Amino acid sequence: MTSTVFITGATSGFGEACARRFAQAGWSLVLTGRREERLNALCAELSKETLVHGLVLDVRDRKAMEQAIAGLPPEFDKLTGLINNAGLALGADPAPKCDLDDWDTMVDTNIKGLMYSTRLLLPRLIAHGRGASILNVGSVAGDYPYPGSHVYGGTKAFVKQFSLSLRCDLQGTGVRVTNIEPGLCESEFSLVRFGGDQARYDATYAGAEPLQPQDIAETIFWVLNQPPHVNINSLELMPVSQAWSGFSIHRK
Ligand code: NDP
Ligand code: 8X3
Repeated sequence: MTSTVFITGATSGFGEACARRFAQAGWSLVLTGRREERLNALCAELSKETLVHGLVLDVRDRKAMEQAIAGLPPEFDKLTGLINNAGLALGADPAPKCDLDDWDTMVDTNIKGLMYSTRLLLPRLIAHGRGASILNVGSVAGDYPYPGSHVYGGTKAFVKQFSLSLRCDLQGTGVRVTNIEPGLCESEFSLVRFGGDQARYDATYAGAEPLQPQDIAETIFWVLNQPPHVNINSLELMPVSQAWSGFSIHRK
């Protein structure tokens, strides 16, 4: 039986790299994202290698998600994998300077969007049963606070706890759950975070030899290809250049 993976946010970064990695191994793909042109181009390219179905979707739109998933062709009745990847950070200013709309967008995308895809696709993962996987893309920001991480870090802490809780609820179904928590990785993530500011993007990665989306895709591919009795609960990875700094103390 062909394996099938549903990837949210496949138009760039980790999602696109995962789409390429799984296509290379012959998996069928359902790819989603808002940017239609990019999605269509990727689907057209990967269709030469494998079965691909593209869904132009905003994960925040619950109705659209319900309709699109209900309308999937019968080949996708059973899913081997769901990669909950779509997400973003907006800004890194201190909390008192932040725009509440940005906070709403992060919660709606990183928490509610992930909730929708998970709940709507659970029946298809359970129909597959043993060997199926949910791979949630969390972040080191869900574990370790840093100045300006506030709501972004909070959304990724949700991803961590939700992943652990799902494990409990899915016991007996054969469906596995993993929270992957990457550190600094070079992708459009930082362009989005800094409102398209190329200089801040460049400064973020300069001299750091950051992780690359292909590193994340390779790790995710490994997780989903573990023997069916093995559940990788969580997996944290960083570039060698990145580590923690100490507590900060404000003195009078
Ligand atoms: P990118 O910006 O390259 O990719 C983000 C993807 O999410 C795009 O495909 C984008 O597609 C999609 N997306 C964003 N908002 C929505 C939405 N409302 N509806 C549907 N799709 C959406 O960043 P990364 O690949 O780096 O990020 C992927 C995930 O990894 C995110 O969850 C991020 O938080 C997380 N992460 C990133 C790290 C990094 O350092 N880069 C480290 C740790 C975690 P489109 O715009 O077309 O909708
Ligand atoms: C993205 C990694 O360190 O910028 O989740 O928060 S970090």
